[in-house]
Amino acid sequence: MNHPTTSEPRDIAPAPAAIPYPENLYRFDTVAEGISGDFSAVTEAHIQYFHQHGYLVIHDAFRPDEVQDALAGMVHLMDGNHPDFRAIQFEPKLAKRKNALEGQERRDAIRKIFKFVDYEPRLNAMAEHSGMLGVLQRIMDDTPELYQDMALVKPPHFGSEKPWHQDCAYFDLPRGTTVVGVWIALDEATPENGCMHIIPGSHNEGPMIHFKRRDWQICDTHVPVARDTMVPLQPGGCLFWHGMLHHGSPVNQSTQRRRALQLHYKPASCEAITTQERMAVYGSEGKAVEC
Ligand SMILES: O=C(O)CCC(=O)C(=O)O
Repeated sequence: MNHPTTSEPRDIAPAPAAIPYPENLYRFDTVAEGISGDFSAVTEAHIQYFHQHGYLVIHDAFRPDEVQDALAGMVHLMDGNHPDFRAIQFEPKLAKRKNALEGQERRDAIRKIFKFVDYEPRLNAMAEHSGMLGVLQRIMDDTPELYQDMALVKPPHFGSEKPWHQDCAYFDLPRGTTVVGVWIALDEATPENGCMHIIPGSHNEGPMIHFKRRDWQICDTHVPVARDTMVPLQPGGCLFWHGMLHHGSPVNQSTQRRRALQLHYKPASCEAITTQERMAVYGSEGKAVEC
């Protein structure tokens, strides 16, 4: 698949340290609405729902065999079976021991893999899934182009938090671009193992200043936590979300793995901006803001 590389800082930065966060930063009492069926069940009303609320959950998006193939492809890369694939980031707590680990123990020390589609046809097949691309095309009213491929693999016990953020704060793309993330559950994603949390409607509330704290993130005290909505998913379920939507995910404190694919698409016609232009919008420098 042809896609541009991004200057997105997460891809090259070491994993952020696993720092504790305020206990009430995530709520666990509201669950996102979703639709049953696969991509063919998506109606025009669902596309409008995405634009209004900034997200769309499709519960039966991918078949069990597609999920199994994706998992096999992911494990293949994690196990070092492709000589040129190096884009593996370990959980901060376990990174020092990574060379001593093997097999499942080593896989369960990994926080994320990224830029994998060119190395693994089974993962590329997910990124090129025609049903998914069809929904993206309808949302964007343009041809979707893969912008970033990543898999956050929150291992049991250690899987670290991804603090609240807007994806557009990471992407050198013009303000107003309909960037869409697709988060595909390969294991069951639950409140206990760190499923996604979103703030519905926040994509319409403008850019948030991001700060370098536990990660490049929205300040904990600026998050409208009262509106936190969880997105638990069964394997094969997926979440589409707008690049401006506030989202994050708490730690995995359970004994269950939480492997997922996260693919971002941009409209093909949209051109890049500079990192400086992006930071003028999302960075705190020169602004009277504190965290
Ligand atoms: O997979 C997760 O837990 C959240 C990942 C995320 O939001 C991101 O990397 O932008």
